[in-house]
Amino acid sequence: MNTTDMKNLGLTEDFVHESSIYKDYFIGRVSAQSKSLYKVITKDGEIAAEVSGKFHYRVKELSDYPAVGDFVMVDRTDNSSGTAIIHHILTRKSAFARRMAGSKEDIQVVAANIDTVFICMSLNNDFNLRRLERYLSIAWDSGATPVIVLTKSDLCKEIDTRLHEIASIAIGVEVLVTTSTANDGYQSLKRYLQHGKTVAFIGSSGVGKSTLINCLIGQNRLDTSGIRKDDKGRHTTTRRELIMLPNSGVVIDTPGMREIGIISADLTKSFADIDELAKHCKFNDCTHKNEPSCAVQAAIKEGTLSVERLESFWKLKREMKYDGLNAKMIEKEKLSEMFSSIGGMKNFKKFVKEQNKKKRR
Ligand SMILES: Nc1nc2c(ncn2[C@@H]2O[C@H](COP(=O)(O)OP(=O)(O)O)[C@@H](O)[C@H]2O)c(=O)[nH]1
Ligand SMILES: [Mg+2]
Ligand SMILES: [Zn+2]
Repeated sequence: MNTTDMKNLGLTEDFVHESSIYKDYFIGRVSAQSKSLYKVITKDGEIAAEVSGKFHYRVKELSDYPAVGDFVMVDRTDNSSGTAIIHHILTRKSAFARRMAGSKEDIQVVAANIDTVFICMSLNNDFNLRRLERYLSIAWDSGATPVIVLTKSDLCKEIDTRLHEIASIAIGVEVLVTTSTANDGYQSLKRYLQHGKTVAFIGSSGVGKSTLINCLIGQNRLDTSGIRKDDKGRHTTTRRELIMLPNSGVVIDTPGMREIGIISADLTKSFADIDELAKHCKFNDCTHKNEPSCAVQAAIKEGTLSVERLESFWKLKREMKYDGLNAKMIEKEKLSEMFSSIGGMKNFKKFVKEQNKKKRR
């Protein structure tokens, strides 16, 4: 049996060190998930695994469950005597999460331990600076380092203009221009594919992520539909979402990455310019709306900061306001906001009475 290059799989000294407290178990990395069934790559290959009963019992939130990219402690390294049991997750160094549909509270991790996240945006229809700001805010918050990948350069005649626009919002972030129409169109990404490093891709549907990944991993792996060509019905096996490239690290491509939204965002990095300006505002808690001696408003007047960018900053801040709160607290927060708009709690009682009177009429 071939042994896995665990270092190339992303195993670092930190993980090894942490794993030493679980003496009876082995390290593996989650490569796929489908409901409660996992695939885990161990030193001896890829195996099927499930979490232990104790693990289920300990779990407080959905995000406590293993996700693709997690390093986990399993009880075996091959399946010769059955499905492996996952006992622990090692501390994540980065994570991308999404909110489950129809839920405010349930946050699911969709990919973990990513070093570089490629934010993909096409240079034609999809190009949108505000969307880019969103993705950058999410990416910085995840713990991974963002790299902007502009796709479909063959369909854009104003690449320099676009790059100029991006330069004003993508502070300290590398920007790569790519196309699938040239042989070396993705060459610039290759240097991020390094031994032991993990990369992943986010961006709207249709921008060319699958095309790009296929090109990087050198095969048409991604566009396989759920139906088998030999007419034997649907695949029952889970699709591998973590691919190790020989000597070039790991590519993670999970469907969940397409649905990540703002759960939390690091605006100090994605809006480092505003953050820096704010230090010079008169008030520490300046909202940059109509306070006196506001350095942010001054920058707008001077033309060094765009109104659209400040509005984008506010918008993301508003969205984040409810984050980290559970549904109950959100309701409370909304209520107190309502109170203040009608003049506090006292008025609220009056307000309710009047509403009831109206109803009775
Ligand atoms: N002109 C052009 N089309 C591209 C390029 N990259 C991808 N496409 C096309 O864009 C469409 C969407 O690509 P896909 O990789 O499925 O996007 P995804 O949804 O982000 O995975 C496909 O028809 C691709 O052939 C490119 O660099 N130039
Ligand atoms: Mg795709
Ligand atoms: Zn200000």
